[in-house]
Amino acid sequence: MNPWKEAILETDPDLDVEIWPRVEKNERVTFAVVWNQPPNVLNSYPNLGVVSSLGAGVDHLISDKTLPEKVKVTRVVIPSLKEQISDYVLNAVMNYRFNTATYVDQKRIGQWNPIDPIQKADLTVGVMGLGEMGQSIIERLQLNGYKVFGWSRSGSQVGNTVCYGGDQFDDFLRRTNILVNALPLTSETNGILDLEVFKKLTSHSYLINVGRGAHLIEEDLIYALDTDALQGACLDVFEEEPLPTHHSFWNRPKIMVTPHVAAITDPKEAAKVIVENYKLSLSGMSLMYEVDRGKGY
Ligand code: NDP
Ligand code: OXD
Repeated sequence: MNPWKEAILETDPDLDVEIWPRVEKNERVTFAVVWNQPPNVLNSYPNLGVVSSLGAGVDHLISDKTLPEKVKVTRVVIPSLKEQISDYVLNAVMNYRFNTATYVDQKRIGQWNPIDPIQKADLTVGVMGLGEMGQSIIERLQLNGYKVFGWSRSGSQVGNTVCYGGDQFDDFLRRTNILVNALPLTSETNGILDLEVFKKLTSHSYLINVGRGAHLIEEDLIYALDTDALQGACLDVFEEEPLPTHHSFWNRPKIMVTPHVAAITDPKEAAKVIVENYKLSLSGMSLMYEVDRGKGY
């Protein structure tokens, strides 16, 4: 059985679950669960009231111009997503500090060439986006003794962390060595990671992108690396996924590539949120993790 169907039925065996495209009667569908759906699918269910993303990101739904306006959008936020993404970022920070990628290359050619690690005290990590993921990343880094700042549209506080608001972006960047992007992709954040941003970072500058590929202007990253405006990057998300085989990122030693695995949704854990939202939608109550379609996140 499809793992999602299995997880949903395990949570509530009385539900009627069908897997697209084998849907018997379109008019019976009131709730859908999707990831990277093709256009012109969600508009074929006249009674669709709610569509849930399978993950935390909803850009695939917000950008679907064929999704009827009346349909509410929700997403899945579960502890394991936050746990994974914060572990991923901590690991990326440590790999950078301890030159892991260089030693992997050196081992291949049997070379013993120690490089001084970057001291923790010499680093400040700046996290863009202080939502469910960003907050978790900040907490994990702080627990491990890193100095961290945050930035978001509202600048809302995360514990005792110094957080900057939308119009204080430059101040935030100027205090940051390692820039972590955990923003949602919206019309405002598309292309936000550009050369101007990289140039404002302070020494030992490094980029970790776990948001979306379209946040990054790819040619600006290459230029920044070639001109030492940035020392390296760890990228989990890409404009085109899978990253095409001919893409220049593959051959760049300063770029670490992972195949969109920073946080993978566990169907069993996610099913609890999905089923709960389905039941809330039946009773007309407020939904969990409902997205503001106007804001795009
Ligand atoms: P949330 O909706 O909880 O938080 C979004 C944050 O971004 C908020 O702090 C918000 O600010 C801020 N923000 C939005 N627009 C802007 C803007 N224009 N300028 C500054 N700040 C802005 O999202 P999550 O934390 O749950 O998820 C963030 C993203 O992480 C997802 O959309 C997805 O793309 C990515 N992700 C990637 C995964 C992976 O495996 N690589 C896994 C999970 C998520 P404010 O608080 O002021 O509203
Ligand atoms: C998500 C993701 O948004 O995996 O959950 O990218």
